[in-house]
Amino acid sequence: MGFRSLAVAATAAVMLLAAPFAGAQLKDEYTVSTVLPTPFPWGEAAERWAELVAERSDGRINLKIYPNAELVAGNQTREFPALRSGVIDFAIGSTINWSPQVPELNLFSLPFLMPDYAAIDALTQGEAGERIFEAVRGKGVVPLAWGENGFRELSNSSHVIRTPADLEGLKIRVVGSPLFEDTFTALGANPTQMSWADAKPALSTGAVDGQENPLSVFQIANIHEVGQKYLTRWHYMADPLIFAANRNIWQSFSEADRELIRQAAIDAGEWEIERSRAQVPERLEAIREQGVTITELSDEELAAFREATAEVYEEWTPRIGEALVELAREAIAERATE
Ligand code: X2X
Repeated sequence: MGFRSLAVAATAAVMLLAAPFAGAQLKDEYTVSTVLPTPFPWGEAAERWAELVAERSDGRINLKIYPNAELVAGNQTREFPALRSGVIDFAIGSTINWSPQVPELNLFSLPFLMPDYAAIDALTQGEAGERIFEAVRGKGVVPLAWGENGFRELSNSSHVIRTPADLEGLKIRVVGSPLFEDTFTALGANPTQMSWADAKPALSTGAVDGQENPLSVFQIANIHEVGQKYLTRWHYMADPLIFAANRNIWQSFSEADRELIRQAAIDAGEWEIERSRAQVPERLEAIREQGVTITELSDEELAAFREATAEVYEEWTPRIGEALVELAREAIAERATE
């Protein structure tokens, strides 16, 4: 045996020896990226996950949360690439923020696709959800569980919005996803993409007239303070959150620890989804008390918005995948409703 093959054999032997102990090589700390901190439901989901993992691993596995997308300098649409490349170990990300890299995630952003919570669940908990996780895996990231940012409602500083015509010419801050540009353009508004970090300043200077976010975000971030006096509950889309891991980090854990981390993510996600949905009535009350005019839309009013955004489906269905959109529509049509 020559020196080279001896070296190869020795390396192979070391690898074989090391393999059973791969799970023992834990880092002192694993980074978890989120956009929103506590007390937003998103940040609470992260906290819960870290707590459950610490508890169930007797403190062996330490998840450290980095909110405000700080690991990517606040640039939330760079979170997915950073998770894929290993700059970040774990993340809980919004489907909107990750959609530039995973086109299938735009499914949830199709306007008025999901009329209620049962519709969201029909997607995330069914075959559509599995296919979406498959797509995330295909991009080199390991998806673990679902959470929820929430149904996104529309606010502005100018007037009550009841019809698409009311949106005409309004500058609306949107997240950096091209589908949102198309939706708001179809409605006659002027969408402007920017990170969450820039949104409140832009609202306060009047650089933009409005924004869209879940009620929890509107209330906790005190969006009413920056002149957002009108809120329309149009539930036009909801962004689920995905708990996920970098692939190499994931493979560095033992089978048992992977199971522990995954189950903790599932439990934290379920806890957060239930809790944030249950908080909606009190959030509405609090926002009303902040002096905001809240507008509910009738079915006919909603239909006008749906019609005005129909072209978004034509543009985006091929990018998301015809089969996935069809599967989603069927799952929603067949969902259990009370
Ligand atoms: O930027 C937003 O609007 C936020 C916080 O909801 C997301 O990250 C999608």
